[in-house]
Amino acid sequence: MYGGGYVPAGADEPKAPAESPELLAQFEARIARGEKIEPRDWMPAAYRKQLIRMIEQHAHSEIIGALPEGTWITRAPGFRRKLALMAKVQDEVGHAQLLYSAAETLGKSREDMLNDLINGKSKYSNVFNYPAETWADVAVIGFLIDAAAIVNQVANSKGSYGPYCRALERICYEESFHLKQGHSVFVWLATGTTMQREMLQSALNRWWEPIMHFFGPSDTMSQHTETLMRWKVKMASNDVMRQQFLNMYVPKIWELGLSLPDPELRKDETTGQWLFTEPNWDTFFQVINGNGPCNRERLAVRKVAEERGAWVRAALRRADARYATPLA
Ligand code: FAQ
Repeated sequence: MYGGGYVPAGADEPKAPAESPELLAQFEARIARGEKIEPRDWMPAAYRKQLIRMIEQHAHSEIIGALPEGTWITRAPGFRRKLALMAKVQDEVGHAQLLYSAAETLGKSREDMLNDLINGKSKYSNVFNYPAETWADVAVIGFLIDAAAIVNQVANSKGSYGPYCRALERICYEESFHLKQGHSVFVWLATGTTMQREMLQSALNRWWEPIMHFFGPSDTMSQHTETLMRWKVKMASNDVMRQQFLNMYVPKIWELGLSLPDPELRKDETTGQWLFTEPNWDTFFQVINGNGPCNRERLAVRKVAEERGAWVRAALRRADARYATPLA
């Protein structure tokens, strides 16, 4: 039993009305008016399923995302950097807590979500399947992956599902501190010794393609964008978010005299669009389907954490206690 626990949806409640064109039309009209959908409101089964998939994957990304940077806590250069990194990694785990609670409101238990993660049934962000080889990787993750996450999450916090939007709003406040932490390390290395600059450049070269993948496959390949945008779960398409990120962050990287490993990367001033070499989508699908450099290691660490924490959950469990599905 995790957190607030979970009672199957509708355990003591009248059954929700079945799907009908009228209900669907009313639901879509609410979304069009910009209303928030709350856990006990009627929603189509496909909306519920899509939200569970997306919020669950996001939650998993936060706990797995704590691992690459977590390996640097003991090796951070100096006490201030160590303290900041520790606080940041702890925040990421807290984000997972908020997101699992938001997903639970839709009727999937936290146990089921974590089991699906460990068994490889459920995905998490591609970027966390790569190793953080040097301290410069911490700079790239903290600056650019947090920036990419903010671009995505600020947009989606204006979406339709109340609990997810409220979780995202809070997460974005914290992520903006993470961005400052990452930026500080990034600039420090970029303006440091030759060896520090080279270490940062090498990390940037390794992370660039995974960062381009982060926003998801191009719109022509994306399976879920159309439905999710119609229901205002996603507020912009993968390509639009990728463009927004390039527009905001490529100039900041170039200003520091660093390069990016894509000779085609430039802004077309007439269209305002960034041109780039299409990242290798075969690599992306390999990585998200369990065959990236660190997938097995990440899930093995998670599995050990689950096993070691089992006694705490067992100690907290009370057979006579009633728990409620969170309505956060
Ligand atoms: N990684 O049809 P689409 C963070 C999958 S949080 C893995 O375009 P959709 C914080 C997708 O699931 C990072 N899989 O999918 C932090 C689908 O597979 P499925 C996570 C990906 O949902 C920072 C298939 O490809 N953020 O970083 C990825 O419309 C630093 C087809 O794709 C979120 O989860 C990917 N990158 O759009 C922590 C935000 N992209 O499920 C520590 C919420 C796609 O059918 C340190 N999620 N796939 O088997 C979203 O905004 C969306 O789900 C997208 C994907 C944009 C990720």
